[in-house]
Amino acid sequence: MPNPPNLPPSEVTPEDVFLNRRKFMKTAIWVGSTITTSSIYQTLKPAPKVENTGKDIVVSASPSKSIAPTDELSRFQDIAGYNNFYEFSTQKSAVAARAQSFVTKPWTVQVGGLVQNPIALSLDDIMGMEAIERIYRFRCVEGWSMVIPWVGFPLSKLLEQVKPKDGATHVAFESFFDRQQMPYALFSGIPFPYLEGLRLDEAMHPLTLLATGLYGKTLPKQNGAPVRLVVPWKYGFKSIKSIVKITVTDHEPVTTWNRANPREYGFYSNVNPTVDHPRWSQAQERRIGETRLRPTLMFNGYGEEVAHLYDGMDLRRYF
Ligand SMILES: Nc1nc2c(c(=O)[nH]1)N[C@H]1C(S)=C(S)[C@@H](COP(=O)(O)O)O[C@H]1N2
Ligand SMILES: [Mo]
Repeated sequence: MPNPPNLPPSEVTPEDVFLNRRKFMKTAIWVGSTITTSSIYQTLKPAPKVENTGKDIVVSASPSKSIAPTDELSRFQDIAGYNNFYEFSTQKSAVAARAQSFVTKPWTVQVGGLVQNPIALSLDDIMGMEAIERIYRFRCVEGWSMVIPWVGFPLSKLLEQVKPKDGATHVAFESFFDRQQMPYALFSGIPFPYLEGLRLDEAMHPLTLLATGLYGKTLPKQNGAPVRLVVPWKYGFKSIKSIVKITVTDHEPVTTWNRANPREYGFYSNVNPTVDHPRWSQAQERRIGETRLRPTLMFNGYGEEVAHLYDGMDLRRYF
């Protein structure tokens, strides 16, 4: 059976099974498979109406406009209404409503580990960083994509402040997690807090952003307020949301999806149309809002900027 392009990373949606048994059973009988349930559910249920209620962010002139894709921007509706944020739901159209009561103020990001100057950033510190706008393609491992006008600052600016020590090789990231605020996390099938990581040179790359907003305003909660990572040449799950901890290390950090299923989700997870996911092809993608499939670009179209990071590496082995 061919895999629909918008399969979630997990094979099943336990929350569907648990909370929505009747609908689940009807659909399951209809298609005869639990694996296609969530994609069919999503087709039937369009993204909810969402409004851009964030506060304006002042953006300084950005020299990076030249790397913006010429493709049309995705609609705010889609960016903020079709989300993966498993702490709240495994159903993309359910995340926005569930995230509305998520408390993102006050907020602290601990930045430490193998650094000379560990710091605790307040929300004001984060929002006080000089902001730039960056329009990036965003490619989820499930086979869909968007074009998103992020606002934020290069992660390198923060790492330069804390000064990684000699021997530092990687950076680990941790999302906020609170069972009380995220009771449905239990049904997602993955462990929390959500963890991610990058090699230090990837983290220092000028394309790697800490995003504090999109479409000129502070981030919607469902997109990972108040601050999330954006690594445009990697599959979307590397772009960890609602970060509370950034730790410089001397080893490859444990990451959530790699720990959950190492055969399917590698540490690197660079967008690569020539290395298929074990359960579906990565050669093409569906841009949200379009019906046709587009070819997926090597490194999501950022090869000129990032390919050198992987010189001499076998990208099938380090997938
Ligand atoms: N904490 C956390 N971060 C996360 C996720 C998540 O479930 N929890 N999902 C990831 C996945 S699979 C994707 S595709 C993107 C989705 O980001 P978006 O909803 O802003 O498009 O967030 C990533 N970051
Ligand atoms: Mo994803």
